[in-house]
Amino acid sequence: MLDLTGKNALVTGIANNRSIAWGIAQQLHQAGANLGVTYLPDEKGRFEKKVRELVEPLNPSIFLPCDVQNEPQIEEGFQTIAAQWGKLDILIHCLAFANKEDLSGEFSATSREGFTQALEISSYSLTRLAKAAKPLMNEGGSIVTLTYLGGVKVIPNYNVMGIAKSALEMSVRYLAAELGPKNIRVNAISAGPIRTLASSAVGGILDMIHHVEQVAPLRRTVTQTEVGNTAAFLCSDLASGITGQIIYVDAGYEIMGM
Ligand code: NAD
Ligand code: 0WE
Repeated sequence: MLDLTGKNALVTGIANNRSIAWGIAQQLHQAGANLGVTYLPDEKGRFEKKVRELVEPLNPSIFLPCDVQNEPQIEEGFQTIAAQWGKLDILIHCLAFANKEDLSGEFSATSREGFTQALEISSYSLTRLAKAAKPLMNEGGSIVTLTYLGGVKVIPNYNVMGIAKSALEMSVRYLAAELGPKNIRVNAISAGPIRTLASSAVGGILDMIHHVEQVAPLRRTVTQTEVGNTAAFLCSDLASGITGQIIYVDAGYEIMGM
């Protein structure tokens, strides 16, 4: 049975009710996990209010700001988690960012700053959060991140995010190798395209979804709940032998050659 009772789970990347992280948080909660939620703070505090109201029914026992570019904020956040929870069992990394202008046009036009920022937020942050989580995972643990096929194959306009996802996927393997002896497992879910805040800002996402509906073996796209169920599985004892893997939750699209 999928049972996460007694497990403390920190979920990053909830922006609204379409976020993949929101689908994951709901499934972890349903499996009995005790939730902590982080949000990306903005000047007006609008994100904080929105995310706070959204997650209220899941009764998170921790609710913290976490901009992964803000080093003191990460340190403070994990100090709070250490003080309030003592141990951490599950870390969900579900965030990415690239400049909008770097997600269309010529990849060779990517700026130095845009490249660095995309890889800092979308790739390095997993390693940084794993470093912070490691000393709190003394009873073992499970770290799950979200990736996309564009890190393995060329997807038009995904551009610098493809390089960031490639680095993220290799980070999963190096982290899994390092943390395995502590019984901390590290895996990624490679999700098919889903309409979210991030993906809806991308031109042509609806055409991509339509294409997947024609080609994928299941003849449809996947939902946030399906990704959430896979995340809950990976975080549970049912997946105790799985680490360093990229699990495709994409209605089978990745296997197709034509
Ligand atoms: P989303 O916009 O709901 O989530 C992206 C999150 O990243 C937001 O919550 C945002 O606040 C957060 N974020 C951005 N910059 C940050 C920073 N500096 N510090 C902390 N948080 C920051 O969109 P989503 O589609 O749910 O994306 C979640 C993850 O899923 C991403 O890693 C994305 O690459 C991945 N993914 C998405 C799809 C898709 O089609 N939507 C497919 C495969 C993988
Ligand atoms: O990983 C993603 C989304 C990543 C993303 C999206 C945005 C849009 C708004 C990162 N940063 C930003 N920055 C913004 O300003 N996906 C897998 C969804 C996605 O994004 C694409 C896709 C797909 C699918 C971009 C181009 C082509 C396909």
